[in-house]
Amino acid sequence: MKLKIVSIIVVLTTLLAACGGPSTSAPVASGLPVDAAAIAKDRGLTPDDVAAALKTYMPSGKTDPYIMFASGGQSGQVLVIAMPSMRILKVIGVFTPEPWQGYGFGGSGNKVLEGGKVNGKEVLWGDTHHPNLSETKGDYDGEFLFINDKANARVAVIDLRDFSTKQIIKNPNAINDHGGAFVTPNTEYVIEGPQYAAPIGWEYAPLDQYKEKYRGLITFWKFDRLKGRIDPDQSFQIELPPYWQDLCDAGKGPSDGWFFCNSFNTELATGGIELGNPPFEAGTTKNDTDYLHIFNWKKAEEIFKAGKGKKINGMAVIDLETAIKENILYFAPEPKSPHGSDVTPGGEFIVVGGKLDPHVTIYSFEKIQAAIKAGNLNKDAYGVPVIPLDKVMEAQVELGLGPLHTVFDDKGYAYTSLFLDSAVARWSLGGPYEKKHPEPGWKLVQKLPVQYNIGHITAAEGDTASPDGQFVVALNKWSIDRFANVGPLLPQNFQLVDINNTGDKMKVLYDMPIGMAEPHYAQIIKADKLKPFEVYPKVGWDAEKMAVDPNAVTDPKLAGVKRDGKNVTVNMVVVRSHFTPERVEVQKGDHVVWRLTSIEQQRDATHGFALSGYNINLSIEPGKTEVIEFDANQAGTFTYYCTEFCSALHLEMIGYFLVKP
Ligand code: CUK
Ligand code: CUA
Repeated sequence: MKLKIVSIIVVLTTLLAACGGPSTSAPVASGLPVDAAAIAKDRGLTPDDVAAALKTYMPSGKTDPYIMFASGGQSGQVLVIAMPSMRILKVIGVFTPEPWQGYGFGGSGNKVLEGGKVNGKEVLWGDTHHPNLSETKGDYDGEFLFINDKANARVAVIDLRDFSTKQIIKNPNAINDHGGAFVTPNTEYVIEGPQYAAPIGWEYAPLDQYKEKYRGLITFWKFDRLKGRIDPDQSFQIELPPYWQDLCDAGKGPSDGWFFCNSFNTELATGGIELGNPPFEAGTTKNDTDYLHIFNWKKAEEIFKAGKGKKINGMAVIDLETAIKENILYFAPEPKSPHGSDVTPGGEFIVVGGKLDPHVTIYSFEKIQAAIKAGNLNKDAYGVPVIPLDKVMEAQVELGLGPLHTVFDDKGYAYTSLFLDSAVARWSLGGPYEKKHPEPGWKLVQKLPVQYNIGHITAAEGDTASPDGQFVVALNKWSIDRFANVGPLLPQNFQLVDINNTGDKMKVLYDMPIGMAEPHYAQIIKADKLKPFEVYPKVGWDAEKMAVDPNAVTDPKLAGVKRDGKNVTVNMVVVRSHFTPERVEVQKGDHVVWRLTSIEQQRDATHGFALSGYNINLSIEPGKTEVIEFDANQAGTFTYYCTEFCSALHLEMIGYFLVKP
């Protein structure tokens, strides 16, 4: 052991010399290895620990090569994490108001959150599952991020120029979702797959009419890249049998134009344990197989554009009968209690995990096409053609207990999360991937224990046509004994795994507690693909519209309070370390429009704006304009002040808001 530590220290010394550090004869270098050895010994670090530390430590001022966008789970937010140092850079407010960004406390974020109303009612949280980056030709392009809210069937659009949420859209016909927000290879569509069946539009129907009235419903949201918005008028839905469609992935390369979702509950179980029925967990797992859903979305788009969708609640819906008649939808059996549907980087195969099957099943897109062409297919209870499994299966690989999700690297390996085994399985892909690695064909290579109960797994650039390798991250549901006890609600555990070595050499490098919710999925992009603003490009920038606000006042001399009857307009200029004006006086009952513009152009010179008593709180980054609008219905003496410590005289950056009775 001691020998190994010494050899790592030799490596460290060599590294230092190679990095242009002090030469070995310098006093610092000759002292440093001894110190490092002493530190390692003192802290009880093994050589593996030291190696892991060397691989993840990021010196101050250096930035990481990868950025991970992780779902914020029930927090309704998105976490931005630098990798491999696993430092949180930002929490983006999405479905939930976020005070630091002033998101949802009077400013433009309120307009975004309003888009997420359900039947006119504000829902100010979300259960976020799958963040997906926008793609161009099957590669992340670093422009946009999409994420779904499982609890309320909503999808959000985040603009990566300023890392803020621009749109939340409510699905008018579904009340929950799951298989979203997955994109097609050129982000033509953001797909929101369903989960628990309900009548379309979620109106009441008794459960004994489940078979007739309940339905699945997949949504193809058209994304307008120029506007940076989903366009509901160009979007459509496809009616599905009331199986519980689950995870989805878009085809690419040869399978571009197609889309694949796993499902469960083809048993049509409706629960009712209290009535003596089998509980859902038994009822939905009776069958040995469920159905992989195979969609021809390009064909569906044609049918929608030909006007063959029926408008339901303002949304075009292609009914099941039309979907079958127009050859849009096919099924293939998938064993057993499937979860996850992941397309290989080249688009040749679809990998499906079975929660209660030790195998992953690999489907060949070529074989699917051949079987469709050959025709003569049996139908399911709803008339959907079913392709027999033996006609489309390329391989099955036995990995262990509870295979869920699969991601890929650049060396022809796949990585599958094994929930019940608490392990990451590395396995080799066959077919065209065989020449990339030394293993013959479809074969389990290594199982790496993780702590504990891994759900999703994510890989660097892992959902693209050209994954990077380097790292995967295990998104573990339980952390049990990994961290100090913080009470009965424990953090989740993201474990960074080094996959840089071929063969059986995967290693856990780092444990990152996530103490705010249960993230499901995450995507990892090369940091240099992101090109965010340093400051807003022009003073007076409206971050919601991503354009200059024509009414923004940028000259302090023109700032002030204007009155027109009961309407008061406040034009405020914000710069270190004062607001202009510093006194705003109105009458009780006045309607106030308050426009604040930061004329700062210095990076990081952010101001905040808190108006006590009125629940108003903004973040005003350099160049940004925010507009708040409210009725001054509370008389009294209020203060507004800057909430960001922006300068030595930050505490003096205040003003009085007087509301005369
Ligand atoms: S699901 Cu959570 S572990 Cu929503 Cu993608 Cu599989
Ligand atoms: Cu501006 Cu503190």
